Amino acid sequence: MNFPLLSAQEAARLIKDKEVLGIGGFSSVGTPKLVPMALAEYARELHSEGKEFKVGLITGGAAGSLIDGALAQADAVFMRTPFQSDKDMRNSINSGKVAYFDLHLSHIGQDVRYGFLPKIDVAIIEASDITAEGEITLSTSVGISPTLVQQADRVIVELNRIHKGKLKGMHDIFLLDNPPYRKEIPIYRVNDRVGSCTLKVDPKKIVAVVESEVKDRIAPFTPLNETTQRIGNNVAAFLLNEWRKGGIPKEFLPLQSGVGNVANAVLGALGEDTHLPAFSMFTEVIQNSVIDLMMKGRISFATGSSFTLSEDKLDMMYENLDFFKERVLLRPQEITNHPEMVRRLGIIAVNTALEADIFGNVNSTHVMGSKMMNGIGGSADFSRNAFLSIFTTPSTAKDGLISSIVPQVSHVDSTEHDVRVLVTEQGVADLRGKSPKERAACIIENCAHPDYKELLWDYVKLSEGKGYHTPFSLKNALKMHLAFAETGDMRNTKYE
Ligand code: 0RQ
Repeated sequence: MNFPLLSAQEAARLIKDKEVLGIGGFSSVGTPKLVPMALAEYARELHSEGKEFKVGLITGGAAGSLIDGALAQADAVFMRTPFQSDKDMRNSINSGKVAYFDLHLSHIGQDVRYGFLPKIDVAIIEASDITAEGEITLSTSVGISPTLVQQADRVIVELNRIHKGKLKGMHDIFLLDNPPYRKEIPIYRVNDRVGSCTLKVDPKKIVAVVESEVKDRIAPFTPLNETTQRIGNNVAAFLLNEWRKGGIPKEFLPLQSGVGNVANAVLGALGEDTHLPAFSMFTEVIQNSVIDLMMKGRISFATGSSFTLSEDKLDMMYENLDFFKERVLLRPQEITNHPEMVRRLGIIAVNTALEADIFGNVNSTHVMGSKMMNGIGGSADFSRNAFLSIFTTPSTAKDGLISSIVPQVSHVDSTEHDVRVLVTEQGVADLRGKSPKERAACIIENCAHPDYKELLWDYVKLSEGKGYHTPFSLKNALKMHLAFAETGDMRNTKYE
């Protein structure tokens, strides 16, 4: 079958006002880029003629500035889910222009299939190859693309020539049936391959193929600072100690870690300790440090839903394709983040908090309880089901004006039942087997910044002698947040 070969501008014009788009890709890579950018232009054109034009956006995870940024700037989005990390999209969400809802990344694919979300009109995905029968080799990520093309009425494929032939064999596409027909996922070891390398799309649905040579654009890595280095070292030292005393099996366990500095520092420190056997990753995002550690033989295998790599690291992978094809697999996020997998494989999960309270509840998404940052992402998919769930955060934010350790979080993403270990640059709080009072003491003493320890102890003492199981004060739980809102400094907190 010959598919219509269109320009990005022509393809964008196939999309109508109020349609819901399913955008392929994950963690800002392997996404279509030309059509969303052309769509933003098209929206501006229509708006200048006084016409309405807005679309709904459903993605696997972060879509990046070329999609979220471009469409938010053009005021062309009415609905967005499940995760974004672009400042323009964030502003549109927080100003109420975009109706956003936050969702676990393992849920989004099945929510589309269950019909919990609006019907997908058009799926736009990036491919590195396509056959006349509609068999697609995806590019640098999988995300929820298999579900999107299955559920959408129409499909637009951006065929990115720069990946042509390189990624063949690196995908493992396995789709879950819906209940009551669902079976177990037959992955028992990180490197078990259970699906197919390609994705079959009904050729009749493909309304356009757009040729592209646009590279993925990921946010530049900020260099490690003293705080992130210390957090990374604290996590690594804790894990090594657990492993040495037998708390982690001698083969070690697969690691999940978020993207960014802390994850880099943790991986770096674990990678350097050659007493530890080479370990594997069962994670969402395969980032730069994984590639380096694989080359050094310190990571034996990595499976994720995206290669969120800088250009030089992707080139390095492409130059050593035979080596990497044996050691990496990209899967749908419904598999990488699946509770069944996380619990079966015994994953050690390392995720990031904006703030944590003295009981171990974690807020990863809402600044001061109200402003959306990025979304919960996959953090709670992993933390709820992990063998060991670790959350990290610097002990303060905004030059010390905010304590990241508070009496009560202003929004809850991962609960005290799912957070086993909390780590800041100050130290490590191992919360396992501790009562709320013991947890409070452990977190204040090990994780809080010295400027805030007394203030946090004063809060705990408010409920002394009152016969409470949990030292909680209805009147004072959010007083530290209030002090910041009113004076710009949490250190000005006054309890009643
Ligand atoms: O603000 O950007 O203005 O400087 O929050 O904080 O310390 O730079 O940390 O970039 O790692 O982001 C939780 C948002 C942390 C991220 C979060 C301010 C701080 C700064 C960013 P500025 P940092 P990071 C795998 C798993 C959820 C998804 C997830 C995230 C900005 O890690 O989105 O885990 N996680 N996914 O100043 C007010 C506080 C604050 C605060 C920090 N207590 N109050 N502002 N900030 N703490 C990936 C995927 O799911 C794909």
